[in-house]
Amino acid sequence: MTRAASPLLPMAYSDEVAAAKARDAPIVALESTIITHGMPYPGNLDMARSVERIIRDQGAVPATIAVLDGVLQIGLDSAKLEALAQTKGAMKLSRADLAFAIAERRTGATTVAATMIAAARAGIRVFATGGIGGVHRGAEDSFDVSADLDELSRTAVIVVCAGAKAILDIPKTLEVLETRGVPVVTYDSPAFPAFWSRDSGLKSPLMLNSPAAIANFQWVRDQLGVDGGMLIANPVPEENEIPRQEMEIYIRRALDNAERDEVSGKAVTPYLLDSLFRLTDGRSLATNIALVENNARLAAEIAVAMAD
Ligand code: PSU
Ligand code: MN
Repeated sequence: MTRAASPLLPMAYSDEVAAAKARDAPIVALESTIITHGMPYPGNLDMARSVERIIRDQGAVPATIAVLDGVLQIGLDSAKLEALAQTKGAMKLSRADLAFAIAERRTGATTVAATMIAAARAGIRVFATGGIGGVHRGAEDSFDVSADLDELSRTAVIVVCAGAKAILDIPKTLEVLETRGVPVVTYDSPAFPAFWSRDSGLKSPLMLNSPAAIANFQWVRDQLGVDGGMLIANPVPEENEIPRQEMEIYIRRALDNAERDEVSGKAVTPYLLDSLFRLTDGRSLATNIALVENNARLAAEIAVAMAD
C-alpha cells in the first residue's frame, strides 16, 4: 500500500517512509540504477535488501527511489523491490528524463542525479550510493561528463559514496566538483577513495571523522545560505578492497572493449561495470556490495545525527 504525495504529481511513499515522515524520523534515500544497471540479478536484490536492513539497524528508514509505471516511488515495499530487480527494460533516469518517465508512464531507475531530485522533493536530505558518475577518461574528446556533478552543485542532498570509480578521470572529476562549489569530504581518511580501492592517489579536499561533524558542517552551510549538495567519500573497508594497481589492469581492458564495441552515452557506465564484473570473476561485484553496505551505515548515522 502506498499513499499519494500530491494530487498532481504521481508520487507515492511506501508505508514505511510515510510513517517515518509523519514522525520526523531520519530517512536515507537509495538509488535504483545500481539495482537495474549496476549489478546482475539476484546479487542486485540481495544488495538492495541488505542495504535497507543496515539502515534500519542504525535507527533510520530506507527510501529506495524509482519510477514504476509512471509513479515516482519514494520507498519500495518488498514486492516492488523484487520486481524492479528483475525488470529488464527499465530506463536509466537522470535530470533530463526523470519527468519524461513520469509523463509517459514508464518504468525507470534513478541515477544519483535523479535520486537527488526526488529525495529533495520528498524532504530527504541524506542519500547513500556506491559511486557517483563523473568526468570520463577521454572527456576532452567525448565531452562525457555525468549530470551527477551538476546535480551535486544545485540540489541540497548529502550523497555518501565510496569515491569515484577509477573508470573515470578522477583528477578531472575533482576539478569539476571544486569549480561547482561542491564540498568533497572524505570520511576518516586523508586520501580520496577510488571505489574498489581505498586510495585514488589523490588527497581529499576535506576530511571529517564523525557523523556528528558532518551534520554540523551541513548545519553551518544551511545557516550561511550556501545551497547545493555535498559529497561524502567513504573508503571501502580494507578487507574488501581491490588495490588500485590491480584494478587498473582490468579497467584498461574494459575501456578497450568499450571502444571496440563503440559504446557511448548512457550505456558507457553500465557497460564498463558489466565488463569489470566478468574480468574480475565477480570479485568487483563483491567489493561493490561491501562498499554500498558501508556507505548505507554511514549515511544512516549522518541522518540520525542531523535529526538530533
Ligand atoms: N556507480 C556505481 N554503480 C552505478 C552507477 C555509478 O558504482 O550503477 C550509476 C549511478 O546511478 C550513477 C550513474 O548516477 O551510474 C552515472 O551514470 P552516467 O555516468 O551515465 O552519468
Ligand atoms: Mn555519461
